[in-house]
Amino acid sequence: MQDAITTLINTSDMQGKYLDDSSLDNLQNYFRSGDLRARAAMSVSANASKIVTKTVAKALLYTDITAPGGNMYTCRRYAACIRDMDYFLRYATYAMLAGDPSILNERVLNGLKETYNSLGVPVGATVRAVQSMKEVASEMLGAEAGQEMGVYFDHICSGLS
Ligand SMILES: CCC1=C(C)/C(=C/C2=NC(=C\c3[nH]c(/C=C4\NC(=O)[C@H](C)[C@H]4CC)c(C)c3CCC(=O)O)/C(CCC(=O)O)=C2C)NC1=O
Repeated sequence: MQDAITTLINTSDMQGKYLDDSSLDNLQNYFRSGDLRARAAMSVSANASKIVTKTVAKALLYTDITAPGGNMYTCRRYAACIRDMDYFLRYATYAMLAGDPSILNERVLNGLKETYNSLGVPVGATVRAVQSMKEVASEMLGAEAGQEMGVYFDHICSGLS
């Protein structure tokens, strides 16, 4: 896993240079938003199950997916879906704190699409659910923190698409 700082340092080190102006700008933005990121992470962890429950209500309940024949039908599969949504939320929060998506690539997205396809988990519906979670999180955390989180929800969606 990487974070905004190690990514910038590694890039400079590869070129054998000090951080250039644009890297320093990036670094300053990262530090400036540090307090916001920490507060967003606290508020996600205090509201995680609420965020997931609201998202499921908004995006998945009373659709074909939860009805007989749908991929979330049966308690086992329903619970697997909720658990996956919780993984997405938790790892998006880690990535948001790190200011870098690599933890999502390594621990969540790696092989996920293939796993979903082989189990018949609908990828399109999952992407729509993650987009709903982005909206729910933004409503609960406020626009600024929601925007920081939104970057990583979008990253999950493009990794699945
Ligand atoms: C930490 C990283 C990590 C991730 C991301 C992860 C995902 C993951 N989700 C799975 C299953 C699943 N995922 C879903 C999810 C859904 N079905 C739907 O219709 C909805 C759209 C969607 C929820 C949004 C379901 C229903 C299953 C069970 C499928 C089955 O066994 O038939 C499986 C197969 C094994 C299992 O059932 O546990 C994995 C590996 N596992 C991990 O360790």
